[in-house]
Amino acid sequence: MIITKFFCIIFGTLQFNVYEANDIITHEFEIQKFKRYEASAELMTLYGIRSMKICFAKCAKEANCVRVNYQKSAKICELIDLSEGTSTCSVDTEWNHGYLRCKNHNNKDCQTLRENDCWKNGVYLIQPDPNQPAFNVYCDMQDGGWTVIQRRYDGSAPFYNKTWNEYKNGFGDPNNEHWLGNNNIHVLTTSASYEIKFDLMTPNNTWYDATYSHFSIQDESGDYELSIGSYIGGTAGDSIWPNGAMTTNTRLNGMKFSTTDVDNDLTSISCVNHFNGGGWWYESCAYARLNGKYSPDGIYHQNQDGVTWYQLTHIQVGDKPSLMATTMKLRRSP
Ligand SMILES: [Ca+2]
Repeated sequence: MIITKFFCIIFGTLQFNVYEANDIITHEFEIQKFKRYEASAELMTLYGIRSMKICFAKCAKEANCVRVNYQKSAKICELIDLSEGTSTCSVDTEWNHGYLRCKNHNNKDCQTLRENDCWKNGVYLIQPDPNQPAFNVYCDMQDGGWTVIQRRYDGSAPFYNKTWNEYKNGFGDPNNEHWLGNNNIHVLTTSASYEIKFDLMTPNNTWYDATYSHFSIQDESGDYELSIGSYIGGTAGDSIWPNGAMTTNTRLNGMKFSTTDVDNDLTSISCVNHFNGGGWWYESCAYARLNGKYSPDGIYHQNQDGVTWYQLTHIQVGDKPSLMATTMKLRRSP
């Protein structure tokens, strides 16, 4: 018997379309064809398992099961738990396939999942801090494993009138429009150093982006005060002005979070309510307001609605556009 060992990453991950209606468990797994994941003595080996799907189901019942190997001819199912600590798998002609369980087991963030060959965009369970509960996030895998904290594209989830507690706990559905929640954003952004990327779509269906070197927020006792780093680049242009260089009094960096019912901005009015701006970090106030009231016609009706990013929405003369889609997403700083 010749067993040739290679790292799976050399071959990449191949999709295996085993999804069937209502077969969510099967859908959690991604295949490594004709490979077997390495396992130590901590491996649980099950015999007499008649099908790959039963093997998946056994894994799904184990909270720590993250990978399986299945050998159809011998009816052997190997469950591999988190403590194995490696996703290395090897070509093994005796075994049918190794499978990686991407959903419903804890990973630090979407980047970790991506590095472990999970590559489908979608909702995953992550646990950035082992001392805090795990939570679901939308992962943008195809752009390299970004953890999404905000996503808007059709106006189905109103952002502008949400309260402090709603922003605190999050709202919407991670599969659709949503705000992850300030508590979870705090846990994530203080578990490591993160950069942030904004994806922004204008009414003519063109996407722009802007990346900043750092993004973190304090906890609730610190009013979720924002720390955002310098503009790294992108096609959208800088509208956060971390240092307040471009226009005065519209910085986000160092500002506390405000909502329709809690005014922490630095002006006598409520920026949230004056602009229907939604929960955000305002000085007095801000030209980047990605949680503002959604404008379905793509026109910024001043002080009534508008999802705005100065460099895309406020430079032009006359009617100003309101963004049609936005995503805020985080990845660990390189
Ligand atoms: Ca105020």
